[in-house]
Amino acid sequence: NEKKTVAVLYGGKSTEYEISLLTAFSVINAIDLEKYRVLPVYIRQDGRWIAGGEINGKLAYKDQLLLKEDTTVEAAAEHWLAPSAPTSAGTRPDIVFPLLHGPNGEDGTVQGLFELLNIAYVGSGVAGSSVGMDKVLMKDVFAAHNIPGPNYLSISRFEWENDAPSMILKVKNSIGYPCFVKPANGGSSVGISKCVSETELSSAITDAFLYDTKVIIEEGISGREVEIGVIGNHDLSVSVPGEIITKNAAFYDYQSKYQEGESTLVIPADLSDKVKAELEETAKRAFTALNLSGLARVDVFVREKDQRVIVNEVNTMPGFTQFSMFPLLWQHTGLPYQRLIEKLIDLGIEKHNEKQQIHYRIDG
Ligand code: G1L
Repeated sequence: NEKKTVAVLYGGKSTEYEISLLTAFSVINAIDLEKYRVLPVYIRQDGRWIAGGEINGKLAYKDQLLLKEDTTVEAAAEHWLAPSAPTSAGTRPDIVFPLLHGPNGEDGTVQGLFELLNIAYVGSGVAGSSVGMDKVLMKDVFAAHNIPGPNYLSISRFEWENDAPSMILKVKNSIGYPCFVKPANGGSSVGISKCVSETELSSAITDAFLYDTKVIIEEGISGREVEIGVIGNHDLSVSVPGEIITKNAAFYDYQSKYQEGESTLVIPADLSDKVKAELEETAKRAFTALNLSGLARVDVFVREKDQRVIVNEVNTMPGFTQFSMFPLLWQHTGLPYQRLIEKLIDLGIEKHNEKQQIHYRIDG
């Protein structure tokens, strides 16, 4: 029984670089080295790829992942492009674990690279990763599938610069207050604000345009914030639900949502059987509608007024350290971190094998 080779890809140019490193550290130290050969592949902040040799024991600290050119061999992206060539680390991996966020990893571009190379990878494909990254495209897909979401509106920078007053009017007429303003690209948590008035709206939109050329404005839903994990390719499994309880509920923003001590997780969330059933069903439908594979974290509101499940967003690359919501949800479902990682590797390989059966030519 040959060991499978798993390349863990991390770093990158995005603002989530530190989180990527921390996540790679967590994943690499959890993988069973008796069962897998693990190769680290570090993308430096300047965009350069450096492949390290096989990991042969637990890493003591995460800076060991900051590979140096003098101790490792360079593995530029183009080095992977000859499908028959081994990587500079000496092997073509059986699968890549892309722990990258933001415009150079979560938007389908890295997935596209591995498609061209015909190398298996963990997680969703090009379209799913790309649509999952764009809140407007994502919500358009949900709308087409009758998956309930908050009312929303998209504004381009062009529209905003040319006619801000009519955009403000549109928000007033179709969304109302309170509303949330977010840059459309889901990669970052910056540039998000809650608005209760036109004045606030105006500056929130201007601020969000610092981070993207497209901005989404969503109806504020009052209700509980619940998240659920989905894994699988065709036959989907759901985790127990978790609830995020924000201490300062009136002002949920980057600070209160992500900084320590400001919000607490309750796993499993205390939901009625009826709400739970609706949540599980809706989460699977959202996953399928977006054409995802492998994993996703589905974030919803349980709307206060009618207890309906409203999908807020789906994250194809959720926080993934041992202590992040997604792994914790699976831990409570009976799938501990190490087995979750192995399951995702199996799902990636399974999907890859299915693709090999596609005929690309009529006589092929
Ligand atoms: F490969 C998976 F499983 F699809 C995957 C990839 C990336 C799971 C989770 C993540 N998450 C991240 O990369 C991050 C949220 C830690 C950003 Cl760096």
